[in-house]
Amino acid sequence: VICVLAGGVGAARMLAGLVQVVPPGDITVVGNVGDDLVLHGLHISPDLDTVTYTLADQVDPERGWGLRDETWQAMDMVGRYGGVDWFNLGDRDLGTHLYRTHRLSEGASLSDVTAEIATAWQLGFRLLPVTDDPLRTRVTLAGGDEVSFQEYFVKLRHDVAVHSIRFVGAEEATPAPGVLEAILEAEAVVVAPSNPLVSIGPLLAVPGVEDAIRARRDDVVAVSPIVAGAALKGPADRLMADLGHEASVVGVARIYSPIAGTLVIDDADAALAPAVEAEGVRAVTTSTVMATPAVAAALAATVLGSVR
Ligand code: FO1
Repeated sequence: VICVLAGGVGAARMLAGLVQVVPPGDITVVGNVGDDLVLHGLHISPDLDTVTYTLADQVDPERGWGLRDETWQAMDMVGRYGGVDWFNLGDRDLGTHLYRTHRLSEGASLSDVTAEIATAWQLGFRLLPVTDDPLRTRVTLAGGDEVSFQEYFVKLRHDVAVHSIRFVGAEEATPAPGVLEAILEAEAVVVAPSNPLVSIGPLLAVPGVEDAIRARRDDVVAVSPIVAGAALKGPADRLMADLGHEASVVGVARIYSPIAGTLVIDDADAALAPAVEAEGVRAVTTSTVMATPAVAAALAATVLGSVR
């Protein structure tokens, strides 16, 4: 089994490559729930849904999140009443949140509902939330205000300086069923090209998870989400800089050194391979910009080849 630690868009793109080189039944994805929110009374799990919709080939290709061929009638109505309309929920996407919220209200766990949704889309691999307990990323802005992750990411368009982040509920959280086993029993553990701080960070914050990954360090390979000093999507570079890290593959290597024996970096950063290795992390250089599914498949093959 290959265990993949996943955030949102970048992770989903790599997974779309991985399922081309490994039978989906041999993959377990441990997904981030720190971006989750309750809005309009609905429980929304953006990273789990992005993985699900992408691997179901239903994701909107331009946005990278939400469903293709979407309509926005419900949100138009909410907007008409002056309701919360900065977080865009399409009419089809709302069906997912209606179902998830209903099942949770019946006492189902997030793991149960995530498995039901994955089965409905015939994903073929296991998608596990890192925890079934409440875990929410909150961002303290340079000005001192603390906001929810989605207020930072969407409402403020992550275009603000950040002072600090915290994962509320992490200390009390326990790994969801199967998470630790997946990490400890996997042939290889892959840290997807997600934001190290706010997508992978919440996973490591759940007690027991980081220790399990550290125990597998020699079989853990991370893919850098930073290419030539910039994030391909989202605020990873700025967040790393704001929080005192070098926004480069060397900065990523420093963050991941305790948990990953290998870091896959893009050809554009080949010259930094020695600096990565100076951090005690083996550097593997390849094309990591997944412009096409073929590149994603090649990246996945290289990632697996670097630990098998
Ligand atoms: N991202 C945006 O930039 N704007 C949105 O309005 C938005 C809505 C949204 C709705 C459902 C969903 O699953 C994801 C959504 N996202 C939106 C993306 C989301 O904020 C990010 O994908 C993750 O939280 C960060 O990886």
